Amino acid sequence: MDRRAFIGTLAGGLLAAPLAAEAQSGYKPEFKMSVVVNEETAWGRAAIRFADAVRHRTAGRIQVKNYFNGQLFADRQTTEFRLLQQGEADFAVGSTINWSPQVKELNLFAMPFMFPNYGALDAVQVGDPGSRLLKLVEHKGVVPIAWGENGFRELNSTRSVRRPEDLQGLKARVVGVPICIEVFRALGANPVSMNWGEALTAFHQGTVDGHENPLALIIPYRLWEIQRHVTLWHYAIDPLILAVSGKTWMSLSVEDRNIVRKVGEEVMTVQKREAREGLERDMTLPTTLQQLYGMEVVQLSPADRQAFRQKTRIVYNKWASEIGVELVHRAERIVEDSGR
Ligand code: X2X
Repeated sequence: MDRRAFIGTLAGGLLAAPLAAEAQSGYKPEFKMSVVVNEETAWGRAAIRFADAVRHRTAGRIQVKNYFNGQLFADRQTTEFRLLQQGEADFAVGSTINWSPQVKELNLFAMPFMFPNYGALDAVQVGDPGSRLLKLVEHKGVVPIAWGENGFRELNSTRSVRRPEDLQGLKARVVGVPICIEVFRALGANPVSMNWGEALTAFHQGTVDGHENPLALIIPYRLWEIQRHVTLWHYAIDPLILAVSGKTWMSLSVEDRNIVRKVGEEVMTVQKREAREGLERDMTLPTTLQQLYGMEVVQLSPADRQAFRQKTRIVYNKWASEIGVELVHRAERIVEDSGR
């Protein structure tokens, strides 16, 4: 056999095994996974690992194909949850901000200046508010598998920002959800809502002055080239959730559901750690941004943060009623206790 024919046979053999497994299982040939961002983020890497590990552990029965950069929802990120509800997406690693229009209680994480650190977030997620939020997701026809992390949303802009006054008139891209728009308005900025894909174009064209996103996205998207200032203000936290469409879930065997759950939990534990890397204790990511890319990184003092917090209380109080005051108070108490 010549070399080409041999490689052809080998490839045929490798492909034939999963195809046979999938035909035997009666599953569809492709399960779609939706991801807003690209493959270079901890978020995107989790989707790749999930697809690979699920294919491997189910002996090829479940073939997950990743659709990065919002390809599945044609750049309308606040409709991703609907795709899962309808079964047009089988899986997603989605941001709680993007899913908040459909599950309004997820706005809890966008409550301005509520979460001081990751310890407080973890306590809320493992506590009763976290399990209630996951149940609400499930009641809407989407099966949550595990929490992940986009990260604390910091300010990235063409200006140095230390005080609320510095935001005056700043044209800031925000995700198209009301709470983010209201927070930026309360701070005197000029928020414009855009999908992530459009936002990237706007950043390059210089049609906006800044935006808010986790530091973990600055390097993969080379945003340090455009918006040279970062303010670490932790104004909102953006957990991710790896979830499965309820319709897809029902179509899987019990064995495969268990595999999906186990792999999802493992992959998202790693994802969370990667997204937080260098941010928890030793602050290596801010140092990298400063030293390697020459960015200005402003670390707010507690008093400075308080000034921003004060200006956005009105938005906080309004959203406490929208989300449900009981749930918000429960989370507030856990946040307080976690700081003791
Ligand atoms: O659009 C954003 O800012 C992003 C990528 O962080 C989300 O999907 C929420």
